[in-house]
Amino acid sequence: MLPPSRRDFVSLTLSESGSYTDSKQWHRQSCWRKWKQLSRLQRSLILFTLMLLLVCGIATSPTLIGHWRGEIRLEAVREAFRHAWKGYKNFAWGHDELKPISKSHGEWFGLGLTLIDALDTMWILGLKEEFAEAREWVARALSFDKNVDVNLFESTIRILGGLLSTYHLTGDSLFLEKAKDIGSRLMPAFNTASKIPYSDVNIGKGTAHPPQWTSDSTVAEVTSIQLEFRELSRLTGDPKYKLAVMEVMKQVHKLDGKQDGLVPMFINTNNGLFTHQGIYTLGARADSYYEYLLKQWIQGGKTENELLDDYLLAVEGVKKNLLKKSTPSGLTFVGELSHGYFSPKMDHLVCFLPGTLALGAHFGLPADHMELAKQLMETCYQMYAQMETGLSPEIAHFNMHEGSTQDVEVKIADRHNLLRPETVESLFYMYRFTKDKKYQQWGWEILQNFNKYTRVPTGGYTSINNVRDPANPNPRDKMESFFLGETLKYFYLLFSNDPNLISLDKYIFNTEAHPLPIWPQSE
Ligand code: DMJ
Repeated sequence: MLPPSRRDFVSLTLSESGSYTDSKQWHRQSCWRKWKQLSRLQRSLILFTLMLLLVCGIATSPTLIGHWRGEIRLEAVREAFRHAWKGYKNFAWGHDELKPISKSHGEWFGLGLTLIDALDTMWILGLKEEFAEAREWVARALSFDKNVDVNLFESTIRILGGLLSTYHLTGDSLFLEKAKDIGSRLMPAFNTASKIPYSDVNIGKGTAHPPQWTSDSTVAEVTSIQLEFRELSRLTGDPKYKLAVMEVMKQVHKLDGKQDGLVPMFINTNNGLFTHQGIYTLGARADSYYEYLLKQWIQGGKTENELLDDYLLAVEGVKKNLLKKSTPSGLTFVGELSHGYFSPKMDHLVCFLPGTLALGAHFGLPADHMELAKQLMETCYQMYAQMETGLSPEIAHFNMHEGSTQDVEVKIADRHNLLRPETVESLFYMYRFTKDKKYQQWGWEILQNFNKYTRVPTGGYTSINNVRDPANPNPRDKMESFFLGETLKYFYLLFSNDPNLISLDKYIFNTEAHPLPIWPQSE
């Protein structure tokens, strides 16, 4: 028997009352009837099309895409951290640095530097298990009662800074106790004729000394320990820490030998005067002097005018003496001045500057600081993008002569990349303040290149010798503690769209990316 033929039309029957409600009900019934009259194939096709439209709609919604992209990137950073941590845990647990290629460790101070530097990163990334096991090590195994020479600056920014910020984020008094311990053990460094601290302290013996070959300290080192010691005074109620580091700032403020607010690189611990004068850079040995002028001013509630004045003067000094444009692309870069001669040399370290300038502009400093920040950010990105591996060299030289075809040149000795954070750090500030997604995109490219050229399959990431040779970047077999303390933390904060995740109105990052609170106005 043949099935009854389907009807191609639906008969219309008006209800007697003809009211609007009735007609709606009729319409609904009529649709339902139509639906039931369709074949199974027709129904499936319609359902499939509707589903497809729904999926396409969701997938092309900019808000949702943005959200998913953000989540994927955040997870990529967490994954990178776990991978780095796996190497550290398996081959270097409790030691200063992982050597991921030889699956061993390197020691600098013998104080678990990578572990301490990474504590607040784990907290911010939400890596609870990893954090718990690291905390356990701090509680049970970390002792500063050791006959060991440590560098005052490095142990302040990485260890004291790391412990203080972890205390603030977690409220766990273990970290405050450890911070007090290392802080007081570092104080002998300030027992000098000039009150300018020595570079090295024996934290077990309580003695301090300059490096073997000189009685000089580095200017950036003695002027970039203030955020941490000032905070230690606030937390302990003991002013001695703050007084010691502010004395250094007072002296440097008054010293002769600056050029338009720019400082030389060395200072003598006997007489407190600048030495090796005539060389001015925003790179190694001077960099964080400028960063900490601004950051101390912000930390202390924007009332310490000498700090602000010195910072503003220095930015003008940079503009007047160190800023130039490259050829062919006209990138703005910060070079160096050596006894009156300009050198188009820019350390990767200088790439902290766009972020610092942007931070100042956020706190009311001239708007042209932000304009300069944007230009320099582009330059720092190009230092990555123009390399064959997409990773920046340690030092770039910019071309300035007509006819050159490439902006960035790299000397053979400068081709290494140490997994440094400065560009990612600045990208984070620039994204927070402008919300321009290109900064996240640039960071994403850089993270992928770190994964491509520096990731070691058995765990960890390694510094490399040659950013110009993708076929053989030539691993150095060292993962610096700042890769976990700074680089990965700044990647995570860059990819996060939550401005309250370590709000820049509440926290100030020390030069090792450890967030410390901005003091309440009442203090
Ligand atoms: C870090 O220890 C700090 O960021 C310091 O200010 C400069 N050098 C490294 C990272 O490059």
